[in-house]
Amino acid sequence: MDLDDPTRTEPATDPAASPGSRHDTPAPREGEPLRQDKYAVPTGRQPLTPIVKPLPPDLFVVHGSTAETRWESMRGQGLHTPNDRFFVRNHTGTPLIDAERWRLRLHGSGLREPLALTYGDLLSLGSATADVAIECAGNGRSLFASQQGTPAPGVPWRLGGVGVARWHGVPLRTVLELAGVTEDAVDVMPRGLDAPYVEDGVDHGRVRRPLPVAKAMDDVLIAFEMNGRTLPPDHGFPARLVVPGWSGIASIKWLGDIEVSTTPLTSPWNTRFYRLFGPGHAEGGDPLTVQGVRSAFELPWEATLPAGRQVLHGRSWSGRGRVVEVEVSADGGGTWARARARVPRRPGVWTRWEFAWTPPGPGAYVLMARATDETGARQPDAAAFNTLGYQFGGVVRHPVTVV
Ligand SMILES: Nc1nc2c(c(=O)[nH]1)N[C@H]1C(S)=C(S)[C@@H](COP(=O)(O)O)O[C@H]1N2
Ligand SMILES: [Mo]
Repeated sequence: MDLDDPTRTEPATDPAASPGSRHDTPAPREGEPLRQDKYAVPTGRQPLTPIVKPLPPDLFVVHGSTAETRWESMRGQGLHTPNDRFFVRNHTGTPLIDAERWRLRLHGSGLREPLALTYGDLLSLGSATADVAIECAGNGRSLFASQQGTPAPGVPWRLGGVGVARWHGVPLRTVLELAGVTEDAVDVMPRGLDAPYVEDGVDHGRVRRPLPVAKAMDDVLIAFEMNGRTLPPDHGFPARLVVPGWSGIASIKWLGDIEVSTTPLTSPWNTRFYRLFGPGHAEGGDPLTVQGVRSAFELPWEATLPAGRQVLHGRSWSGRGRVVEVEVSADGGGTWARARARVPRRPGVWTRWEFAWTPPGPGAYVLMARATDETGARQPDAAAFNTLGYQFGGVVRHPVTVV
């Protein structure tokens, strides 16, 4: 077998993985045009489960092909979310990709010439490390229903669709410059190698979403390491984008190709999904880009706490910059007091905070935290509704029982 031919589908060695698996498209024969598309081709096989890593119930709440981090599992952790508990959001399932045969292809009208990089090329270009939060646009969605009585369809996240990792890789800018990005390029569309996404019988193709060239040239990384380890399969091995401040969907995993265009690009992931529709939004919806301000307690949802003085811990973050103030209320929003916060030196990550609390006695309480970021944006009492339930930014009412 020609190892340099990335168009060949590796035979599924696991017998249970082949019948009916989503990657059973036969490899094109020599000289035969690629049927699906020219650039994104399967270079691996489909595992047995949509998520490969273990999902122990003390670390995750699982919603189908998606797993959210339990906030109590962040208690005692440093700045980074360890890989074993970092949330996973998959539209279909984690593909197992053979890095030897993998290529990252750059193409399009906005480049002087197409470029193909091997995994080795990418590693040798690796020069950048950054601590960056990735948060799903749908994080907090279930709270539209439970707190505001306006349910929205989709993954019913509580607040565990967020994590911070130390990413290492190549600035996207470096790779775009290698390929000779032209002055009139406007959009950059990364595309994943996971199976095409089919919803209600409609095949939307592979997960892809355009980014303006200005953002692509600014602070976006092509990451191949996560917290000092090779990128795990669930998080995009061999390479993914990391787009600071933007909704997680921008950070395309299992990168296969990147189109650079001199005309605006669209995909269902910025026209149909991951767009703000509903009251207060334009007729055709408004674009969804930067994430807002959020706060979470490092507590189980519903928590049982002992009586007496104790220190509560939590984290607050914003896609727009550093969080500069956090306030906590333990009486349903009647009174607020400042939490002790450790403001990070750089934006893009969360602020860790603590709050000393002495419950007045046994019983049920609602804990609330609200943060303000360096742009002055503060979490509102209620989040603005949008029909797909993105960007729940309201103050979250965390139920606890003191015994
Ligand atoms: N190729 C591909 N990239 C993807 C996705 C996907 O399903 N396929 N999911 C996106 C979404 S919606 C989010 S929130 C992040 C989640 O990254 P994680 O699974 O590493 O936490 O990946 C994004 N990148
Ligand atoms: Mo997401």
